[in-house]
Amino acid sequence: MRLIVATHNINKIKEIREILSDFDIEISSMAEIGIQEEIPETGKTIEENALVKARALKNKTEGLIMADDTGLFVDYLNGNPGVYSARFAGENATYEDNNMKLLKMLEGVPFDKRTAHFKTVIALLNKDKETVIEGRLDGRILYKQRGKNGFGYDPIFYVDEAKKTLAEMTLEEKNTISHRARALNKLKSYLYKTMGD
Ligand code: ITT
Repeated sequence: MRLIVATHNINKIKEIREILSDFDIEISSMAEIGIQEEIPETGKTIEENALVKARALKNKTEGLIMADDTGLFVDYLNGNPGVYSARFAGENATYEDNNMKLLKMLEGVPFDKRTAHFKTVIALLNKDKETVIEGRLDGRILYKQRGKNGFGYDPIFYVDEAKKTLAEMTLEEKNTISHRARALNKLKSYLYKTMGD
């Protein structure tokens, strides 16, 4: 079975490959099947964007298609950056720009008020059937960046149980607890149950 992932984010692909490595499925990114186009994320929610990305590949390839849309929701900022996580500091913002903007907006905010969560929504398309699956990780926004692993907001996202940021974790550690891992584990159970339908 082949699963095409509607993403250009190589970090995501790396995490997805590792988490699904015990599953008998061949995973290809858009680039690997020769699709270079950017899919505009026009949805108002991450659920809508996951569906927009998956549907954009529908008539371009055979087999299962999945898209992952992820957002960071900060309680003190009423859920922002949320659906705007990728372009929080502007259209061409780097991960560093986004992290710096967020840290600035939380300047002076005490630790107990810095709660946040990541949410990943996976949209799976199997012929005409669309399935949406979620995963969530709770934590807090730290006062400064810590750690060199991962990507995006990982250096400022502190996980209480682990007493470290996602960027201080190895890929394997992040993949045991992350929002994406939680969604992908549900996806695995769903595929086991429905394979052969
Ligand atoms: P695709 O749409 O091509 O899949 P993207 O990087 O635009 O890739 P998203 O829209 O899903 O991905 O993610 C929005 C932003 O959220 C992304 O740019 C990162 O800054 C951040 N992000 C996503 N997953 C993350 C993770 O596991 N850890 C930290 N930050 C993450």
